[in-house]
Amino acid sequence: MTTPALLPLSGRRLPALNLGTSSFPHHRATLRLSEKFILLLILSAFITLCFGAFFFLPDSSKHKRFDLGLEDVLIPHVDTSKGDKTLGSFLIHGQGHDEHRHREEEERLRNKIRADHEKALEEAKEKLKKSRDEIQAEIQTEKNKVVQELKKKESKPLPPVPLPNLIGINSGEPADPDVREKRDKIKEMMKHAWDNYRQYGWGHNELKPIARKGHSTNIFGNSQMGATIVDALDTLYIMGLHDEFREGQEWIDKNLDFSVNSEVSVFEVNIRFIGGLLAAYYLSGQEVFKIKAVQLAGKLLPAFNTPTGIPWAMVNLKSGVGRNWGWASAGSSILAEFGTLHMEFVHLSYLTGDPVYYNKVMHIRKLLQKMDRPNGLYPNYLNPRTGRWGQHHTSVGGLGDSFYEYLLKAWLMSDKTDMEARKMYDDAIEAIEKHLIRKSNGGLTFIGEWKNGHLERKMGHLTCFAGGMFALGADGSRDDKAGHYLQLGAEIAHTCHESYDRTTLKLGPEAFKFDGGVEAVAVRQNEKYYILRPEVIETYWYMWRFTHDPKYRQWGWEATQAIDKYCRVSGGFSGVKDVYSSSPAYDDVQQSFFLAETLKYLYLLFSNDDLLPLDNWVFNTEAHPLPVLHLANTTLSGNPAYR
Ligand code: DMJ
Repeated sequence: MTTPALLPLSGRRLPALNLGTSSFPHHRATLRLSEKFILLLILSAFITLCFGAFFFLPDSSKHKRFDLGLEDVLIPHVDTSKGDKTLGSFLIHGQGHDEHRHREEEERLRNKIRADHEKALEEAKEKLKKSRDEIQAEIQTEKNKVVQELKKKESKPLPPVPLPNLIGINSGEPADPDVREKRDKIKEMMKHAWDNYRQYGWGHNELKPIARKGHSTNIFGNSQMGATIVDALDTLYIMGLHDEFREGQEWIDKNLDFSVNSEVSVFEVNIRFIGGLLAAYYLSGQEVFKIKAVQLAGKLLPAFNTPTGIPWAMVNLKSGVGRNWGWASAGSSILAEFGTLHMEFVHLSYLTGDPVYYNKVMHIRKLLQKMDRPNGLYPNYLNPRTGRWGQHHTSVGGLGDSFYEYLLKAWLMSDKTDMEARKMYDDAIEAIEKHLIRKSNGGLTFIGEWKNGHLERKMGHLTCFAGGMFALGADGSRDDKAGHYLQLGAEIAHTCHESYDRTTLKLGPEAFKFDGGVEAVAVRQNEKYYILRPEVIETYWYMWRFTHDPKYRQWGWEATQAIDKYCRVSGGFSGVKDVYSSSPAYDDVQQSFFLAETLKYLYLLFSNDDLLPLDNWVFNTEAHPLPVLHLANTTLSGNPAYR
């Protein structure tokens, strides 16, 4: 028993012992003495109990010798010559001598325990003599020590690793004055979004630009984690908004804390926070971003503690308890969520030298490879307890989208060495093309959704990212179908542009149909909104990089003007509830992905290709650029202890 163990007891008791300048001195003094007496009585009773337990409980030493630390003196003498290896042989062999040693040792231990207890009692008495302030100061010192130790542990410098080839960070200035002007306009929009968030929502996750206050949703949990700051950092950096970048860095350094009792989405935190921090680290070289990314990743790891290793959708950052969304089929995890961790987790292993992250995502991949796929398609739902698929719904939009994207990008990010990922991508895309991609009567190529053996002829705004993905995956495709996939990318870009062009605001709806005489138009009222999403512009940008067809810049500029005209308000940018109405209501949310993705892709569209060249950088699904890793000679799965 040591003094620190007694401190909380003393600490709790002391407020009642404080005499202060009471008008009832005698009464208070009596109280103080009786309190002390009770305390001492409790301590004595406790000590007596310990002695009692030691002397009168059955002697367990014969069964649990190691508990008493007697293993050195009581190791049974095994007479191997007689083949007798039982403990019984110890009792006969040299019994008298050993029993004596045993008694001596017990006596020594009893004396030690008695002395320890007496010392503790003395220390307790000493404590009671101290003033309340003295004791509180002692407690505070102890607490500070612990906090310091923890901090030291958390911010322990990470092992230095050779940085990958980080080229094209500060380039991209277009020579053409018209293009430059457009690029400057997009930068101004970024500044408007940032300045208003800074003024009205600073530290909150997002901004309500009309109410002019902070905003959050359940994906970020209930605490202020500054999602917009983290998500916007790399956009600020590449736009040369360095003062704003520094403000963000300072906030992250001082305020971004993950030891909060908050239940967050593993997927969203990974793509926005870990992706955002890693990109900010690679672009700026500032250690703080790497350290924060690693700390946060550690908080996500408990989500993988499921019977299959397929992570829960949500995890409490403090307790590590995970669970799935209530709406997901049969308690399932979501394909686009557990399948969109690979890029960030490989980088975490690369930067820390700790294979734990790599092993988690490779385990998911291996498990998926073993499973049967109906019609070669991956269903959106997988139960993390049973390892069985939920409903047979397949989508390249919501719930499925970025899983396919990350298969392709795993291959690209490995400098095209991860052939397993490339094969999984090629297989998946072949099945998608066969079962989900169709041409409408009016000649528009669209990607529908597969629901229990039936094709729903509806495409989401989210699905529009696939145009860019097909173009990005064209090079290196199976049977050298590069031309085919580039063409498919162009067709999807065209369809998605039509979905914008057929609205009043020239902004795309959340979902649009190809059915019953309707083409690329939203039918249901609750699918007519535009929430500042990036996917269509993302596809324009990839198509621009691969083809330099000027129509992609033209389409991007149309979207820029529409956003500036209909979504800009004096307090930032807001989504709109109906893109077919000439005076739509605002949803009053400035999404963090508007700064991370929409404005970044627009800026890149009007920059030269030497800004973040695609041979050296791979963008995560939240548009955070991560460098290609040359992993051929690096073992990320090395230490079996981490598996
Ligand atoms: C972003 O958070 C990411 O692009 C994600 O992959 C899907 N949806 C949003 C933007 O629409």
